[in-house]
Amino acid sequence: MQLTSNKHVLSWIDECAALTAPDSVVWIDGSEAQLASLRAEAVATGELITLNQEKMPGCYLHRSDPTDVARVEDRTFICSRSKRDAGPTNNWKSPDEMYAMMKSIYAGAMAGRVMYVIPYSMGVVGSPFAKYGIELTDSIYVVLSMAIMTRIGKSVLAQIGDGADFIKGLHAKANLDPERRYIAHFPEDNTIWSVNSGYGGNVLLGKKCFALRMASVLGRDQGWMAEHMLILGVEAPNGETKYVAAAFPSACGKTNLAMLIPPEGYEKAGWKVWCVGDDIAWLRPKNGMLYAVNPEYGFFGVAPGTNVKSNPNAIAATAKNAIFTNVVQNLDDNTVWWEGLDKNPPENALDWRGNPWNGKTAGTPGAHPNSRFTAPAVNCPCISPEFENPDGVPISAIIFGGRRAKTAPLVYQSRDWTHGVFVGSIMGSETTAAAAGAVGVARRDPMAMLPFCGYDMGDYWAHWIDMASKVENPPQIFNVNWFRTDDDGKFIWPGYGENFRVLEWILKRCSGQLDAVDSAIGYLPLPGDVNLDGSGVDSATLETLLNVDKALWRDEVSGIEEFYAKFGDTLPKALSAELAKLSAAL
Ligand code: OXD
Ligand code: MN
Repeated sequence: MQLTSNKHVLSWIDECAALTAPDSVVWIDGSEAQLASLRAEAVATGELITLNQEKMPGCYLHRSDPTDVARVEDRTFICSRSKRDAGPTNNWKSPDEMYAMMKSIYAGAMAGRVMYVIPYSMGVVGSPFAKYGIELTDSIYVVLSMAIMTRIGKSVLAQIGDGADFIKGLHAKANLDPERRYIAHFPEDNTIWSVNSGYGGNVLLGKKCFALRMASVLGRDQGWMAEHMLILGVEAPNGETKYVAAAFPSACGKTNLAMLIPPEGYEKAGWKVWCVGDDIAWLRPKNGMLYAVNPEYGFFGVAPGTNVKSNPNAIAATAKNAIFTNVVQNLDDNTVWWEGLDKNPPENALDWRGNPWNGKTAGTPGAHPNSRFTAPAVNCPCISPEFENPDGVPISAIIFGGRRAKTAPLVYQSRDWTHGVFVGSIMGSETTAAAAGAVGVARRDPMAMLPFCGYDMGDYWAHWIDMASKVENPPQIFNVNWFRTDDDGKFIWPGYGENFRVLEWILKRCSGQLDAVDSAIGYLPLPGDVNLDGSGVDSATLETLLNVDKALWRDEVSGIEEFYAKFGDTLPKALSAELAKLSAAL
């Protein structure tokens, strides 16, 4: 049954149905009854496997095609009308060419299948931050995952009303042909097309496709920002909570930081960290500050390495109503396992491909390194009381970070907003932790947005710089690096919960409680201002962690010059000026 009479919605669905030729069209109303019957259907076809419902109520396992296990950056396109608008860091094809090529793949792709219509909201339905989308898909896994990751159903259609202001997403699994897999964004048409994949990052269109690539363009045009950032609140013993947003490339512990548990001494004293979001932040000027919401409704986290020590809150979040993808199935008790969960791999199990696997004797990992859990945010024990606040939370600090063995100190603060934008623009992360002592090669990943910015990165930086004019009290901008190593390649900062000590310094700097050392790259903590009590780190190590090696930074400047040169005349002058200042200071 159709759930709207909106002619923009209906004519678009008719067009997509004419193209893909499904046997039927089913509208997702958001009711538990409908989702339950879809779960039952997916279990019947083998698309989902029911896990132990006593130990893991509402939890299911899914296996994706072995050739379809990750985002495909080389097959992801920004199809703006002009190539210039996609910029030098995105793949581009003209909309005409891309539509024509993808139409030939979509043609009849849903024959014999059902097309599901999922109305969804990014953000609290009806809030000033919310944006709406409709995803058409032939995958029940996508429907059930979208029901965890976003707010779905009739209430969204009520918000769209008779209007045309919604993002049109079309997803077809087709035959999962990796050579004909495309994730295409048409920013001028509010359209996302995804075909030949069933992997979350490519097909849960609300996440990277809408909430980052499309939303970054909307933000540019409407004066706000869509960022690849976690949002967390630090509550002091007096009950006051300050919020920070932080951007890290993947494999830098973003979900862990978002759900951090403070070191014991701090916990006893009454400090607490609240998670507002673990991946995406939408930021808007309000009351002279930047306010942030997490537009998502769940977590799509990497399973391997997640355990009760590294992230007990994430483990708790997956305890019920979660979908696991490409992890190990323990056949003894029908639960799940992955590398790094515990030291006790199951012996009677199936690996992520569904093949028999014995964790005690197998020489290969049982879970795919990019295996995932999709879990409702409300399950997380430290989910912020502000998670559903339609107005979001005021941001005191923005933190950038990456994995750098030697260059970046544990923490430093930018001098002002423009310098902070520069600090974000030069972000990088080392690709591999190479052999002992070796320094890895940095891949530049500005603001951790390299694969997610829907337009020219130079224009994106200009937009960042411009945002300062819209907010009287913009957040202070910092850079952190949890990954400094010694000469043997061993990490010298303990990380995880101990990162709280750095958050404390950051927030004290924001409220003007601490002085700092002015260095060539920005403000560094004074010795003694990072509390090391109970951390196991001595002051000599802290000195190493805060050391700025000028020779390495001079190399860094050459790397940045090379990177900046790609952007030609869209590189903001203010950023070349910052680079010149840094070079001179070194
Ligand atoms: C993610 C990513 O899945 O950044 O969040 O790749
Ligand atoms: Mn991410």
